[in-house]
Amino acid sequence: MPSAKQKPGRLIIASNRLPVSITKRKGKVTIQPSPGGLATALRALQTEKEVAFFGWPGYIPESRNEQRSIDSTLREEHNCFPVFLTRKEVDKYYYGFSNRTLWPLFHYFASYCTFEKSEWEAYQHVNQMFFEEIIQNSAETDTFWIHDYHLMRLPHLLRTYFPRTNIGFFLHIPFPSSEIFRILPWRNEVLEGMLGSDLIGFHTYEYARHFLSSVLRLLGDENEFGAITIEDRTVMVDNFPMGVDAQNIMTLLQQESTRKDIEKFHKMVEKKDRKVILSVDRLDYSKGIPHRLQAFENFLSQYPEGREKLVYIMLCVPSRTKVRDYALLKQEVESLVGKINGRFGNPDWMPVHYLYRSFPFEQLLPLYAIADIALVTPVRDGMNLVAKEYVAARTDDTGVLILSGTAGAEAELGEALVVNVYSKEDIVDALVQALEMSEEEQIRRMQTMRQRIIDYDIHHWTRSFISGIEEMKKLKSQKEHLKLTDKLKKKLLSDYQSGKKRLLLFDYDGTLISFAKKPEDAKPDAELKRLLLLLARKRKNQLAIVSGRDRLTMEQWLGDLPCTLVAEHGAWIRVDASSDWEAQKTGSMRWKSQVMPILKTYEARVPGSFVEEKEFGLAWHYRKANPELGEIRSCELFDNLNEFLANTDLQLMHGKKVIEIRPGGINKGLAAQTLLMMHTYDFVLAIGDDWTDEDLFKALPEGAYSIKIGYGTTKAGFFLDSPQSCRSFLHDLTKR
Ligand code: ADQ
Repeated sequence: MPSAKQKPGRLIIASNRLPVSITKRKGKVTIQPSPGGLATALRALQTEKEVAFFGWPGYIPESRNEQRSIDSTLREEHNCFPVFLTRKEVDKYYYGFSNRTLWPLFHYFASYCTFEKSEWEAYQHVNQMFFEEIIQNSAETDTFWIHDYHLMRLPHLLRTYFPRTNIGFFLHIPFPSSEIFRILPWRNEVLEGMLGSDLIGFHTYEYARHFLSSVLRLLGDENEFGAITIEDRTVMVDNFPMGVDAQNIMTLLQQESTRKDIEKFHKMVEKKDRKVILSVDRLDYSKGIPHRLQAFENFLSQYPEGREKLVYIMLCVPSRTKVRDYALLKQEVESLVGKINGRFGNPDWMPVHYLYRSFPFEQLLPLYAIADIALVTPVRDGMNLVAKEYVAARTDDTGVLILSGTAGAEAELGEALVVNVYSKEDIVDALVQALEMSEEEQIRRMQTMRQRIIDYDIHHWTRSFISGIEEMKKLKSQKEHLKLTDKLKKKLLSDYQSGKKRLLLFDYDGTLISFAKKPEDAKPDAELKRLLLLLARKRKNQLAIVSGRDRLTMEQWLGDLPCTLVAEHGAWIRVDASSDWEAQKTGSMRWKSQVMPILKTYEARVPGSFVEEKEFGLAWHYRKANPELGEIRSCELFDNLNEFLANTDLQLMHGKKVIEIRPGGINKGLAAQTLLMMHTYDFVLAIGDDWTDEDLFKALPEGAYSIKIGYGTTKAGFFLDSPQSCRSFLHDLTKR
């Protein structure tokens, strides 16, 4: 049995279904590779890397022997590692949680959702089965690419087992607004599952934004341009719009048999001088099929003159027939088709040609090629590849695409006639516009779309996702180098020990002490005071606590320590316990009375936020506010103040859950420079967590040590993960 353990560095693809189809006729099992665009594109990666697939084979073997035989053929001949499921597992995990809970919820059909604990348990169990099959046949050095909503727990399971491996997750369906997502009873587990990845991809920017907002609201994890820091890891969230295999479509269109079919169809419709409208969908309620049929009926009734001049070919692929809502939909669609044909048709003309079966892709292409109009009107669709296939197949650049604004593809196909599916009038108008559109306009619109579809094809998509994972791999190894490992710590401590005059610059909140909900609760504990006292008392040490806090609080909490205190980010310095506080910059503070009312407005608009007045500054804190509202309002306030303060020498800072305004020329870096000028130090160490500490890190002389608490972007030389690790590091320092 081949095992990746002997061949590290493979690309492991996990998806609900393996890219093969298994059929059994007259007792003989046949395994065929699936012809789909995605499967082909993933297989194409094999030229660069060895690729192995993990998934359900879509077939339930009748005996153990049959299972064994299928298993070995799949492994040996197809690089596929099957996860066999029982009928019950398929019912509960696939038809159940995946397609009766996640699918409707993520497509905004909350009323179609069932929330069955036993189905959620089956879903977790199947994710666990995938995990077990994968770890038995892979290594930490492999790269994992997990697909879609069936396997949302898998990234987390893999991350726990292989902490350092590289994992990408791509969601093929929409990610809904957090208002919808939060309905899910197991929402946090689903988010946690996805966040096991290094890279999470969505079709559109909107879905990525919805996901980030759910992570912020439900887990409280913020992001910086799509990067979420979770412990010592960065998870990147980005959009990767999936494309189609445009080149293959064009090649297939050139084939003799396809050309003949196209010619045959053309002759058929030309004889009657009829235009062809085409739709191609899985029979799914997200595809908006009844809405479309009702709009088509309205069109026929409002434009009797156009009736026999067109024909609507509607292809529907059977899908999830075991789910009740799909069976009901089939009845509804068939009754609507019957109604329209009965009402408008005649022996010579049937308005809707309804075909309910799957077609080989080669047979779809002639239809794309002869259709004057493609009617792609899903109610919600992650992307919708049919729209893109139609565009790719229009090699003469004619044809009109009618596309709903709620399909992910709309973000890239703005030249289509974009409609609101819920408005029958909109669809009717678009049909009229499409039928009347000049060839010139068709070409102008289609050419632009086609070029885009050719440039951003499925191979571009796989390559950019894989290079996204590679980027994260690089970032990880850079961060790995910056971690203050035991070996590096040893070197630092030995340099500290041999230093004759040492300057220690420590930030307070988030560094020496964890954040508290209320700033006044973050008082130093006895242990911290003891450690600081030990360090401050050492003859060779100059200890400075460099904080954004006001000097009164610093005095009350830390005033008894024989050390330097820096308050309000450097506006005040108390060099030692026997000296007075000195202002680094005075000047008029009249600006405060003008800025205060603005901050007070935000205090009133954002419950939980409050204004803090310092001698040299003002701060608006929103740590206790609803995280999302806080984030939105803080950006708004920042923009307002930025304009308001444009011609002043005041500076505006957006720190951790705080916006501060203070006179220019004051920052922790300048305070550090003042202290550095007082003596010659041969050992300098600065520790901080916030971006206000970045000024401090930047001001340090060459050879100085700097440590950032937490893993964001930084100028610091090293990382420590939390105030707790910082505390244990202080213990190490005091022991020297
Ligand atoms: P689907 O919901 O299946 O995919 P879609 O993107 O339109 O939707 O892909 C359907 C594919 O099936 C197309 O390649 C099409 O050619 C083929 N197909 C459709 N009808 C067919 C028929 N009658 N016979 C044969 N083939 C047919 C999910 C998400 C989408 C997302 C894709 C890819 O729901 O939003 O675009 O994954 O991520």
